[in-house]
Amino acid sequence: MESIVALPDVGDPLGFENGPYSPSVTSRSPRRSHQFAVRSVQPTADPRKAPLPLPTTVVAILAVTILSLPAPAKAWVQVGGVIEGTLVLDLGAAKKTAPRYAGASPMIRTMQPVPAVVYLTGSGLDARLIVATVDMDQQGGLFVPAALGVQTGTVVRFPNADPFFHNVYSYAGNGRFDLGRFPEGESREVTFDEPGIVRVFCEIHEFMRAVILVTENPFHGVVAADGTFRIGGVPPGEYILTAFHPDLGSLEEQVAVTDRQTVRLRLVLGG
Ligand SMILES: [Cu+2]
Repeated sequence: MESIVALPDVGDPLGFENGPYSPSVTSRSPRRSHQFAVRSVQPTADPRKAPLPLPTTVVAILAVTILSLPAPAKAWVQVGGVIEGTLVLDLGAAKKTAPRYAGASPMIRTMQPVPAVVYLTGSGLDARLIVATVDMDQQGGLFVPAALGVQTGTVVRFPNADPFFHNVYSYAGNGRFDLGRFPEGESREVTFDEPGIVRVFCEIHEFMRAVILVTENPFHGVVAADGTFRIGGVPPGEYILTAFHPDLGSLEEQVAVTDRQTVRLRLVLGG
């Protein structure tokens, strides 16, 4: 099954990017004994306190384990389906972004390239993984990696590996954060409690940028450099797959997933 879709920049049709989003921000420094924490401006229900359904990924892992053992008679475990695709980015359609302070930095002056992200929405996807902590480094005047896909409740740390200051911030939705200026060796972090697409920037280096995709299920991914993506262990059902790139907006594609089957897509974003 293959479909070809070419859509113009449709912006943010679901209002996803500007949806409710209220991170809590903490700061910590390995060089200092004190710590401080800036709590969420708008407290939201903590999804970690909700009853946890058995994560689909765990189900998939168990399924693989069970299937690899000498099978008891008539054993059957649902493992879900797979979505594999290629996303073509027509970056010729990308908006040109002029640096705010052209020539002010000795480092690169073009906007940092950012990969696209993909994610599924729809009912029946509300599996949760264990809350994780992941890093988005500041390294060589870049965010590394330039895109992350995380589940709600994930803590993202922003360690500075450069011998100069950075100032990470975002104005995503109503959950803007500003981590202030911090030097090499220090790290600050944000807990992302609400789904949305968070565009991340550095106040000092206008060419630095990144995207953090926050979803309520684990069915998301960062598109590889060759344009491929894969989302596995998807419960059978019909969903919307959304692809997003900060310069090209987003597109949506309906996807029907069948247990143990692979759906293959080819999508074109932009143009
Ligand atoms: Cu910076």
